Amino acid sequence: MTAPFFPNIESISYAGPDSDDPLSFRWYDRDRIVAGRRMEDHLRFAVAYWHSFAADGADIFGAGTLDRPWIAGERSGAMSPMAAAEMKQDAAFEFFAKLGVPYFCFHDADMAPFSGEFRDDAAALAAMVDRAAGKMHETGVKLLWGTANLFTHPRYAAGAATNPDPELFARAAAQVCAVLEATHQLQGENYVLWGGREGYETLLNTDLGREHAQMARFLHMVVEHKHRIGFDGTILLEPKPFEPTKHQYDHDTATVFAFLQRYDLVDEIKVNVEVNHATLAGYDFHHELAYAVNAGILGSVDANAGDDRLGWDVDRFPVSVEQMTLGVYEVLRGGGLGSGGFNFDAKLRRMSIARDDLFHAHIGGMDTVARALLAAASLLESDELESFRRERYAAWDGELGQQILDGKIDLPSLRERTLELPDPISVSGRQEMLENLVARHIERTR
Ligand code: XLS
Ligand code: NI
Ligand code: NI
Repeated sequence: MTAPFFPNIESISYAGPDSDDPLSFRWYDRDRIVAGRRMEDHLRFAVAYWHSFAADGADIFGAGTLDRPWIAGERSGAMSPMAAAEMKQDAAFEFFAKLGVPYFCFHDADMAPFSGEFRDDAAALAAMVDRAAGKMHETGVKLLWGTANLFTHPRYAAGAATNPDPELFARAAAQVCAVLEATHQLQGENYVLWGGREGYETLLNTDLGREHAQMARFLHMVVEHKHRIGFDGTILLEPKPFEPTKHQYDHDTATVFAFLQRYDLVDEIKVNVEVNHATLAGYDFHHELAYAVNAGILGSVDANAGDDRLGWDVDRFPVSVEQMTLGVYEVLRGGGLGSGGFNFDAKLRRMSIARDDLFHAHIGGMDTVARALLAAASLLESDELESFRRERYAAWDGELGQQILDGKIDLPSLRERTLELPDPISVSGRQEMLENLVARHIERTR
């Protein structure tokens, strides 16, 4: 057995909102019943293998800063890629268990050595997945979702499923087939496809129509194989408007919904909504969730936060209870996340170099979402927003509203009617009052 990577931390427990212990939860109390279910079952938190264990803080201007001995060891040649992957896996599972999260998420490239040679990579992945199964059994930590990295290797520069060369489509398909099966083996509850380079840099060299059709074919193949192997998890697409490509086809939830309808995939695929992707698309997180719930395609959430002044995917840990409350409110109104969860697709800033920074980051994120759950549940239970909303639209249940919606009245009849009646009067939308109402529920969470 290797030495613990976090020797100074035993486990993180709930100490309540008045606690000053930074290594405890102030709001995340997993067994507390909120709106009829345990907090843990509402939120289904997951840690992302990639940001927390497969990255070392390198950015485009500077080298890695974080203390990740498996990355340094492999780079210097002191460790074999397999030994490095094993050390990384031990540290990852030690972390999941000590933090007390029920789930994790991974890419093939995070979990196993990734040379880019398919035969080698598939064999290494199979070995590491078997090993992960043992770790999951030991710790009780489960898999929220798996995904294939179809964006790092140079061969995918022009996309995977949307590549102009079918050989690249085939290569990507092989990889997804392997990771979908690995996800099934680990009893993953979802499978995610983030189209990392499914988009374009310039339309001058791009055949949009072909690329859309290729992507649809790819997704159908994934769905077919899911059924063939008996994987009963949900297939999720993760909308993002741009980055790394100038334009990504899965731009936002509405765009994905239109795509799924056009290609007859709407009953098979849902969305994994990421906070920072919503804000990059120019939307509130709240909007993306409300849209997904209304379309019936909400699957899961990648919880993180952008930065108001930065226009890229900075993947900070969630810090705004207000932003999360509005999102969680939509999740609750929609009946919950089903097989989804809140995955922390978030990373430490590169100067957060102490090992326990990883705990502080996740504790803060989990407390932010847990407090948001309490506020959202209280808002929903009070029925104040819902009764306002019902009242605002009540006339649509009356005679005129029903005639319009049922198609029983046409344009000229409405003109006739309007000629006979006084012009309608407007009532207040009361936005500021409602904003204060939300603030009150957040302030009073306990
Ligand atoms: C990148 C995405 C990525 C996906 C998984 O912006 O958020 O991390 O969640 O490939
Ligand atoms: Ni993500
Ligand atoms: Ni992202």
